[in-house]
Amino acid sequence: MSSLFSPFQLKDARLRNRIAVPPMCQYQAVDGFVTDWHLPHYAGMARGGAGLVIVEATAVSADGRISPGCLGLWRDEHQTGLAQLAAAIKSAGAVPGIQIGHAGRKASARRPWEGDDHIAEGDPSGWATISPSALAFGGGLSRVPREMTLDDIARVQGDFVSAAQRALAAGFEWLELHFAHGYLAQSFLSVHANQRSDAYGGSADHRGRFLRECLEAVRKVWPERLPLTARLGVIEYDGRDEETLSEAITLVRQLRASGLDLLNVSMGFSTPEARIPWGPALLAPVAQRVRREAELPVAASWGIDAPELAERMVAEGMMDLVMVGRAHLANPHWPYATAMALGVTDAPWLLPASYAHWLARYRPAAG
Ligand code: FNR
Ligand code: 536
Repeated sequence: MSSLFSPFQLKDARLRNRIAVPPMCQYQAVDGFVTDWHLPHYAGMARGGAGLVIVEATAVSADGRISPGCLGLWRDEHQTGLAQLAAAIKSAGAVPGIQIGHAGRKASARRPWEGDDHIAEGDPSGWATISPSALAFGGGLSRVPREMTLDDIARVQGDFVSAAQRALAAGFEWLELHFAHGYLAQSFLSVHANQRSDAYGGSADHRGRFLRECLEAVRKVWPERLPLTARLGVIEYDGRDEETLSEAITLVRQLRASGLDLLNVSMGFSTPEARIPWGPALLAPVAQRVRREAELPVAASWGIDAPELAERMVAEGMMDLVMVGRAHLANPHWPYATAMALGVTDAPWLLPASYAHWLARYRPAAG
């Protein structure tokens, strides 16, 4: 029996297996709108067999976009295209999810293949950025953000709520708040970005306030029956990892008490000085610790793309869901290929199922 191919139920969301496509920016939107790129992209990955497909980072306000090519949910009109994505993902048998977020001081950047750095100041395609403190990220992301006022904080939290309502209206059944990767929410949590002396900065408790308030506000509009999740960078690989991790676990326990249903465990990316020990399933031990100590279901990605490795992540209780990113870009049918590699042929979603059985029966003898 495969653990990876066992179903997973979270509230009313039933995933046909433990494989999820994490959010991955495509940089193909125009003014936040879905274009012709997105529908075959997401429908194809859903058809490939994943249990959950999460649509890429979608901005809660225009200035919250990472790049000019990012999706948005700051206008009601954005819902139409996203509703088509949600419907296509669902009709292909996967749970439709979406990640909403604000890029903070990393916003107003060029697409990765254009340089991944900030759009030059004065270039009309760029925009002013905001962050908890007026500190640039560094490296190519050198634009200095404006320090947010208390009004800014309330407005962005309101934008998260409005975007969540629109995501629900568009038919998404799984919501992920982007609290990771050095964007706005992660910047509140990180000492690398937050030097505030008010209620939103200083102690770990203060630095977590923006994230807690955001989750609480969204929970009020996101139905209790549907999973509300977040992606959080719980480690920075900056030499103070034990402190960061234990602070993050305390925060996750608070978020759980406020209605968080699952955490997508990731890295902070709050400083260019981070030294990440890249390797297969890099975050698996970290995810397992969060799962145990925060007593919450978790998912994680980063370097989990080999079938046996993915199977082990679930079988050994490292995580509840395995997020498989780049391998899905390379092969949208990664779950199908993985089922074949693990000898799983009885999953009803294997398409076409008869072909899977045929392959199993007529596999050429080894040697
Ligand atoms: C990403 N990643 C990412 N993460 C996120 O939280 N929101 C996003 O929109 C994106 N966008 C994005 C675009 C592209 C092109 C890549 C490759 C990655 C990170 C992604 O979800 C995942 O965590 C990483 O790709 C690591 O997983 P893999 O690829 O090792 O399975
Ligand atoms: C992974 N990425 C995450 C993104 C978009 C681009 C790439 C996101 O969360 N929207 C990444 C983040 C930071 C450093 C390297 C890779």
